[in-house]
Amino acid sequence: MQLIKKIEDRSAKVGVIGLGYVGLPLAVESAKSGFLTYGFDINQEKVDLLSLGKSYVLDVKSDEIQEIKRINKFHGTTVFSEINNMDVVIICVPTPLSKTKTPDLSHIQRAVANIIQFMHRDLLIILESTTYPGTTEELIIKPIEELGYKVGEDFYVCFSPERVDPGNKLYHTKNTPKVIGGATKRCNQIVKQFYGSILDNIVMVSSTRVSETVKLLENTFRSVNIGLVNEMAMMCQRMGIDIWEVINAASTKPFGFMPFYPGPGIGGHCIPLDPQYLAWKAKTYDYYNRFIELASDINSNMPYYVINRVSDILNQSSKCISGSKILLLGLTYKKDINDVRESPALIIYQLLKERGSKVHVNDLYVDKFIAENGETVYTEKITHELLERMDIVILITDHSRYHYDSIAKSCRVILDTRNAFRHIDGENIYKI
Ligand code: SAJ
Repeated sequence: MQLIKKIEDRSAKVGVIGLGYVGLPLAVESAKSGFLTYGFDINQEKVDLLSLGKSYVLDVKSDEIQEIKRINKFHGTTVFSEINNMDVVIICVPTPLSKTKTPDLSHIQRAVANIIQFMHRDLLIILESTTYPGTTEELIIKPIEELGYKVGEDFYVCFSPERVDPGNKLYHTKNTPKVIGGATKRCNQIVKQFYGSILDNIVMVSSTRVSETVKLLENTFRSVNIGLVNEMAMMCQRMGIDIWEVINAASTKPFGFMPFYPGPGIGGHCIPLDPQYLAWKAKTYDYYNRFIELASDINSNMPYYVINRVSDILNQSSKCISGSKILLLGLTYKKDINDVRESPALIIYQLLKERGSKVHVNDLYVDKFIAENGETVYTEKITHELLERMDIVILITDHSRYHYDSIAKSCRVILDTRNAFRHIDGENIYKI
């Protein structure tokens, strides 16, 4: 078993395809563990930054890049022919949804095409991109076996879901338990040896399909529970009950309960998308997953619910959205990060503009974004003057670094979608 020996003595060469928030931290751990690691990406700008020892990923420090380059264990490249010299290749590319909300596997297919072009015996191929059960078999094993290779003998394949939580101060790539599902027992043996040499905690499962489904359950669990609590929030608002007080009290139950919190909607590249991959695949088996669709429906409706709340609140001062000056506090999809992908703030911005309001935006981590109509929208600094001019300020993202006390003092009216002002008493503060 030559490959296992090369993993044991760290002479195996590791390639990571896709140097984003998943691939780059993984490449760093691989290099730190002593493997000569190549980072492959189609984006020359990223590769150039890495060659300058600069990180562009929130959770990877530039001095980590400089260190693995100093010990000559890391090279970033756009030249995929280097796969020829790799012993392990890990695919960490995006799996978005298409315009028609169906899985877009084009990035995986492009990565697999590059691997096939430079395919050789004894290669270990790992897929980390979140996808539906069966993808690894259909898009990796099947086309490579059609070339005459036999999985588990001539090459090895595994699916291992990424579990990166951007901005998480406690859990990162090395110390987050890693689920691994190989195509055969020998695949499991080899991939366990590999991940076991770079990560702290390995969890083996029996197949690639189980491993693919683990990740989808994890994120569908979140989407459904967020949908539940968003629906509870709308129900409690109508019943005049403080949902936040309800959740905080329910959270005192030491077993059998896990708090989720209402919000302006769900964003990011995981929770809004992953459950749709599962629902889509289940439909091909004539199974229609109602929880996923219902949660997606409720969560997608939250930006519109926020607009309704804004309209009701302005109405109390005989104002309407049209012509009102409105400030959005926070654009990113969750607090203390710089990612606006799928952020509900962008939808709320669009809806307010369409209704004729003058919308200002602030975010401590983002200086501009491209609106749906292609307009570049620049964020503004928070000043007392800006805040007091607003007819309403909507807190969308509860960044820890906001000075909530001073903001509350300067605002006429606040709609707080995250209970971020919970420590401040104010008649002018409304919750969703
Ligand atoms: N959200 C709510 N209410 C909640 C929790 C989240 O409205 O109670 C919203 C967030 O504001 C955000 C969206 O849902 O817009 C997603 O939030 P998230 O906390 O799930 O954060 P993500 O999308 O970064 O999810 C990642 C996932 N990690 C991976 O897929 C590897 C997820 O599995 C993690 O559980 C999650 O981070 C985490 O725990 O932070």
